[in-house]
Amino acid sequence: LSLLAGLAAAIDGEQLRLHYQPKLQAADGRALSVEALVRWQHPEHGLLSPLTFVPLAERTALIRPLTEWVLRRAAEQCVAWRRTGLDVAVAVNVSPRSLLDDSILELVAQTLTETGLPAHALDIEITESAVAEDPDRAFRTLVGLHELGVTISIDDFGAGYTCLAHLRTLPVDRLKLDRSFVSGMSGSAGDEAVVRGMIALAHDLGLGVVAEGVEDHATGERLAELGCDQLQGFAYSRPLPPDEAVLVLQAMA
Ligand code: G
Ligand code: G
Ligand code: NA
Repeated sequence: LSLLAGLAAAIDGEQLRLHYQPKLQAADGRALSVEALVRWQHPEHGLLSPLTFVPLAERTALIRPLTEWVLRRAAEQCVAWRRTGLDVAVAVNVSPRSLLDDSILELVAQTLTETGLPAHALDIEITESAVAEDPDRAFRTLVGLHELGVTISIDDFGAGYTCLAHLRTLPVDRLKLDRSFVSGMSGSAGDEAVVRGMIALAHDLGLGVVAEGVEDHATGERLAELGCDQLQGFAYSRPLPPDEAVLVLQAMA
């Protein structure tokens, strides 16, 4: 409860931070996209992981100002980088409750207008659970986001119960393979078979594929051979504060 009380103040008082983790194109190693990941610089507890407060916010009305803050800050940062000549897009995680909120389309549209971020440079990462919770509303929202010109990724793909029937009709652009399959690949022929199958499925549906949680270069190379489009993970870069992330982006531009 006290953490929750502090979170409202943290959002207002700018104790939140965004770290950025590059996603590389498997074909040429260029980093043309980064995922924004929120942290809370807590005055007593130090830098807190989103796992400690995002689920808490998601159960209350606080998820709304949190999502607003993350979208705005990520868009502003991406615009600043683009002004220096970096051709980079930013991905933002939008939790189920925010995706299903009536005002999400207006919020995204307003963020793009007010920051000047081109819509194609914003990617929204959603989880399968948002779709499972309210398929009709999720569908309408995703159509609306697509009409704005932003791209949509399904996060943690394969970890939950993805309804493949939904996948066929949903307006999404790419799947992010869940880390659990990727980390198991090097030691397990079964995991590699699952990954290979998911890449084939995605491509057959006209979707791109991102592997998350790539922790060693051998796995990254194998994923590239299997046709995976983008790679993300500690092998290439941890999530970094903006002043360090920009150096990685410049090196991998
Ligand atoms: O950065 P880290 O690996 O600690 O993130 C842990 C989890 O928190 C991830 O599943 C990630 O999707 C989630 N997360 C990180 N930043 C945000 C955010 O800005 N909004 C939401 N809803 N979830 C986030
Ligand atoms: O669910 P989501 O993809 O948003 O999760 C992002 C989280 O995964 C972040 O907290 C980030 O720190 C973490 N992460 C990023 N790369 C790796 C990796 O290579 N290995 C592991 N174990 N975690 C990673
Ligand atoms: Na994500």
